[in-house]
Amino acid sequence: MSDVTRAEICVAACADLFAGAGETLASPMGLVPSLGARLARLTTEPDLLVSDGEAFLLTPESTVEGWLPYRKVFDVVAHGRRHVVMGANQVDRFGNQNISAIGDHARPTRQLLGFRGAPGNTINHRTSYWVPKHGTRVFVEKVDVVSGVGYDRAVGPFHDIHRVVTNLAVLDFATPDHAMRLVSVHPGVSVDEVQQQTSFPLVAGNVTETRLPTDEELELIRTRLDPDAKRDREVRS
Ligand code: F8G
Repeated sequence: MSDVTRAEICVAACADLFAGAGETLASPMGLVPSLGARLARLTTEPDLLVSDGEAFLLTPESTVEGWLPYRKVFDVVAHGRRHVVMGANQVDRFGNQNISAIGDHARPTRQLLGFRGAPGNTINHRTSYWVPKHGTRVFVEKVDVVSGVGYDRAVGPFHDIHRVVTNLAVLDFATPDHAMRLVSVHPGVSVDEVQQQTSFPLVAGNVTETRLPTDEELELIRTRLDPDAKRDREVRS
């Protein structure tokens, strides 16, 4: 198939977050991560359980297949068989994430969502981040408030910040000191462009190009998962 969009590349990159997950609870926040989790379930990860973020488990076609209210989500968080893909108003080079407030904590200029599940998620199980607009406002030298805990803080054995997927690139923390590394740039994006949109130096040794979705994946995205192309509203470039 031709004319693959940036949003479709991001959906496939989000599906790849769940590679090898098996019977794990996927908690994707945002449309593109949600499409990615459902795509993974339909292709490589048939045992993936996909949460709606509220009280249900859903099939890829959004039919309810299980009941999972918050109190039960906390059981799974503590157990660890969960991979959450959260958003981030700010994220720094060691994967600290902020969804709480902007500015000085005593007098913030913006009150955001609060800490929500971020601290508990990041110390208990695998966590990834989705950033639909990669820019220096989000990728900061130091987050104003730590909601999700990064690699440079005291963390236990279950801390696992896996990847960051953005509208420009895929990044991870697979470096000796867990500083953020550029894994791949999406087709049409340069390494320089990603660096310019990031406030701290990225480790960028062996950067590849993010893969295109397969024909089967494109068919699934376009006809079964998101026939109204709502994904294009979340990712413009
Ligand atoms: C900024 C910046 C910035 C924003 N710098 N300014 C300004 C400067 C912006 C606007 C204003 C607002 C397990 C679990 C849970 C649960 C379970 C337990 C979780 C029970 C569920 C419930 C719970 C957490 C899940 C997410 C968040 C997903 C997003 C955001 C967003 C947009 C990032 C996309 N850097 N940034 N401003 N939640 N959502 O100019 O100014 O601030 O800006 O896991 O909860 O409790 O626990 O953010 O901000 O993952 O990521 O939606 O908040 O909408 O509107 O852009 O315009 O008003 O002047 P936003 P935005 P102004 S897990």
